[in-house]
Amino acid sequence: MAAPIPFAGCFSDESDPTLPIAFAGLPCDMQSTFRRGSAEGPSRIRLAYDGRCYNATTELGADLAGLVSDVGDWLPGGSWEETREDYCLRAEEILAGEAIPFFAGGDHAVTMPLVEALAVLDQPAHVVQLDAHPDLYPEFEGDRWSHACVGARILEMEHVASLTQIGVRTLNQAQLEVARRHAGRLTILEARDVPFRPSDLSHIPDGAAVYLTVDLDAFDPAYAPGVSHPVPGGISPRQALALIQEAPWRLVGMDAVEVNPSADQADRTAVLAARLLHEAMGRVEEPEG
Ligand SMILES: [Mn+2]
Repeated sequence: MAAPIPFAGCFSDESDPTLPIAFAGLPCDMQSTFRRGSAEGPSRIRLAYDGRCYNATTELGADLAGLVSDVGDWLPGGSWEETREDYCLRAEEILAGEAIPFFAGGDHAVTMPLVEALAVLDQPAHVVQLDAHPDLYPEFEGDRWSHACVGARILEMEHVASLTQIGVRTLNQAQLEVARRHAGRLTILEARDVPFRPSDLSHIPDGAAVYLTVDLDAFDPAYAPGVSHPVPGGISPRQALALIQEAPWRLVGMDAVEVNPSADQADRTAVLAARLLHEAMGRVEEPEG
């Protein structure tokens, strides 16, 4: 059987910093609780979205064949501190080179250094998070950098103008307290409020710089079984695609995290992650006319 064509044929032959879009894998799951395995996510996301089955053109008509530079996997360091610093520096480098970075996780902790890196853009950044979990624990099992603390850490960053969480269905008292403390900059659209209206997101100005982080457990486990913490009652791929396609923002980066191939079925979750990244990449390269 012929070898798969990675990522629907969107990648250039060699990594090229002059291309408008960069893709990096972050095979790190050291900050996970409960269940590991998302470190295998990046390689499955590249290969399951096979160019023999999918083509390089997005639903909106952007043909990305050869336009995406795959900069490879950023292997974690010996400690989280080392890994966090390395991910932040390398993301800053891509942003400073004026390419838009797209990342495949890894567990959700990887998003913290990626959002930290947005400070180099020197403008307020709005973060939109699709997730079953608000990740608002001040610390989890003694760790401030757990993947359960992503929202709490992001809200402490001064360059982050707002955090909007969509698909949440696991709020508890400990996290509600953090949510109240940041009420001015935090919007939570729970899964039971979806489908949401565009006006629910009107606090993000048109043309604002937006970073999109997608935890695949935002989706109903029927669509995305391959996650470490599946929670019934999630959003649908169509709802996420509509958000990506219709949002009037300027995307400055995106990640898709928490794909756990050891829990996946027929690569459904890996393909969904790739599809969302691909469609969002298409918003960077809007077709003419
Ligand atoms: Mn989650």
